[in-house]
Amino acid sequence: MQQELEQLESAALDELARVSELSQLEAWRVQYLGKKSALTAVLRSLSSLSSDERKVIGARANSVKESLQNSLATRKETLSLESLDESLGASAIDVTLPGRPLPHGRLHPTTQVMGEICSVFAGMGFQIIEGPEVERDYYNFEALNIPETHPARDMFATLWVDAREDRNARLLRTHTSPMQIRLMEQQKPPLRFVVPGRTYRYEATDATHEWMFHQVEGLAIDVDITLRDLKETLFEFCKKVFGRDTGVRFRCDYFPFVEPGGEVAIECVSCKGAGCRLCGGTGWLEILGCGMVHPDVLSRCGIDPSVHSGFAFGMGVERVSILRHGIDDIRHFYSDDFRFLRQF
Ligand code: 2NM
Repeated sequence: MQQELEQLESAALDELARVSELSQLEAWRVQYLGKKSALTAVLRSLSSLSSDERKVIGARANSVKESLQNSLATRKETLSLESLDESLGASAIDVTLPGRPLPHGRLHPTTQVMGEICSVFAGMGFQIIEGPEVERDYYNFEALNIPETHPARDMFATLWVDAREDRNARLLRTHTSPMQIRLMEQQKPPLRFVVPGRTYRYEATDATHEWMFHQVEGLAIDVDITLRDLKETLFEFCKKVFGRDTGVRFRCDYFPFVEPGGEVAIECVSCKGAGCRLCGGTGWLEILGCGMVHPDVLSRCGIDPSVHSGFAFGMGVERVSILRHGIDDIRHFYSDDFRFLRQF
């Protein structure tokens, strides 16, 4: 019986070592430690042995039982750890991998160029200020020497907010100049202001026209401001934005709110003056309109034109951006196409 116990133990332990799945351990327990196992049979038969035999065989049988129970517990633990390792292995996170880059936003190209234009003028001592986009007829037209019947109204196809037709009629501003009228009304010279913002025109959209675009307009009022101040300020601006080597040209132009009026052009960025498709063969690109503020505009705002004078200018931000970056269509700016926007 002693020998039987030895064989039983070694057979059970051999078998246990071969168990490779947690789920098979219960079958092993039933076979070697269960109620119908050989070991239980030995323990049950102890009562029929002599007391000497019972001592020896009983002690051995109990030690085999304990050894099998301990081995079972150990095997269970080993198999549990192995299966945990496996499931961790499948979903493991490699903490040494570099992080995924997060896409981050940026300023719209128009906002970037508008900011750049404003910083150049800020560096010359101009203050930056914004104004309302819904304006009154008076500020957008009348105060700027464009009465209701004036043909110059045709220069600014207007989006009306009101049906009424007087100086209080509301409209979407066609330029940012109305804010400059408000500033001249409210403040005493000297004044140096730049007004950036959205402007609107009632226009069919094409490669060079949008019904909403951006302008930066500027104004300087003081004693003894002359056409020379205007030219030097705007030439310096063009050199800063388009480069020192870029040629700059000043010519006369007409705007009802200035006298004299002018236009500043730069040497074509594409052909350097030789003439190409971008500049229409002229070698020049018009950048901005300008002029000496009309004496009637000054006096309407309460500024005495015999004491003070000033210059003003205005430019389209998208146009500057188009020429700076060689963009072929103004409609790209509001297409929401990331292939376009990502480039800036
Ligand atoms: C331009 C061209 C010429 C201009 C004039 C004024 C004001 F309010 F002072 F009279 N603001 N802006 C002006 C003058 C704007 O844009 C092409």
